[in-house]
Amino acid sequence: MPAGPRSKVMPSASVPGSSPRERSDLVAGVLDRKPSATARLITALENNREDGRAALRELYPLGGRAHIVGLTGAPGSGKSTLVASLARCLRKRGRTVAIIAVDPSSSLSGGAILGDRIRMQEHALDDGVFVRSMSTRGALGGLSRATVDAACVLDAAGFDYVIIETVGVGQAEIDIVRCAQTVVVVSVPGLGDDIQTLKAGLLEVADIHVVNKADRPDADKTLAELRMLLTLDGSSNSTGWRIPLISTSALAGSGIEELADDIDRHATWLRESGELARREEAAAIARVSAIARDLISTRLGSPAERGGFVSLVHEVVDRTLDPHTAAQRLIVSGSDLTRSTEERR
Ligand SMILES: Nc1nc2c(ncn2[C@@H]2O[C@H](COP(=O)(O)OP(=O)(O)O)[C@@H](O)[C@H]2O)c(=O)[nH]1
Ligand SMILES: [Mg+2]
Repeated sequence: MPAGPRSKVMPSASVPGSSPRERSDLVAGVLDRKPSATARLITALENNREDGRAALRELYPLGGRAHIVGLTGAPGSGKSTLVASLARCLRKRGRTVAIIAVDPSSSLSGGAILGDRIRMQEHALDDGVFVRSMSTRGALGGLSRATVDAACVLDAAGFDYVIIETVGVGQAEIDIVRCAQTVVVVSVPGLGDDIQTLKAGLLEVADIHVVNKADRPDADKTLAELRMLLTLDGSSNSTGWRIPLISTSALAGSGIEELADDIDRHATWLRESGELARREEAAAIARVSAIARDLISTRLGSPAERGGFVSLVHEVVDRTLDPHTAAQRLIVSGSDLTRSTEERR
């Protein structure tokens, strides 16, 4: 077996503990690799619904086995085409692949997503491939939270690889990419400001650099520029991982095997160097704090909670309570609320 993530396992057979009968239908469906159940759960999480969170509570302990790959780059750099080629390559190797295409714009029916769907249609009848689009419009309470929740579901569902495609702009995308274990940054020849984009923050998150559209005549120039930038940048040496620079043509299918090999090589390095544990801790800190911040601001804005908030505010105005104590009470009553929600289940 090649180095890298676990081999194809049907999780329902390997999951210890409760029998499918004791689990909710949704969770059982996800563990049985039913695409409709998986899609429904991801929608529930997108809408930040309690039934989604309840299912995730059951699924979360079963995860932690998929290799999460973030693939990012400018619009039109060929990310979706590349992901489709990569999925094809990984399927040939007997691995299962889930793909989340994140579209920060609000039009889910837009051309890019449609194009993604069509390109992935060859995998439509293959239950070893799952494709899902996520947009800002669909995701209540934050695109990055919903996307990472979806990745957790697909991980628990037993996919060997979860590949998250994002456009390399904006904080939400950077947050998503930081939750990935291997970050692939895609550049293309002929985009003048592409290298600038990398300088502006993507360089530091890349574990693997890809110059796609290598079939284009100006690809060598882009490769040379990136190679120079990587040599000047010391970050590749600080962790001991030498960032590979791969040239691919997603259309012609060249460089894809090499990309898959490097992703597996990075997965092995992450485990053996201890970097995986460090990243998982950093990602957990970021996620829990972001969700906690969301919970607090939701509480502050929710009509049901406003009564308590308003009376605290009045006490502050009347000077019977200082603002610090008021804020502390708000948080403590928030944790009580969470507990009682748990007990009600
Ligand atoms: N010449 C060439 N075109 C490509 C390659 N990969 C993708 N494209 C084209 O680039 C365009 C954008 O591709 P797409 O995968 O949608 O890019 P995304 O926006 O980054 O997801 C499409 O017309 C693709 O056919 C490649 O390797 N070579
Ligand atoms: Mg795309």
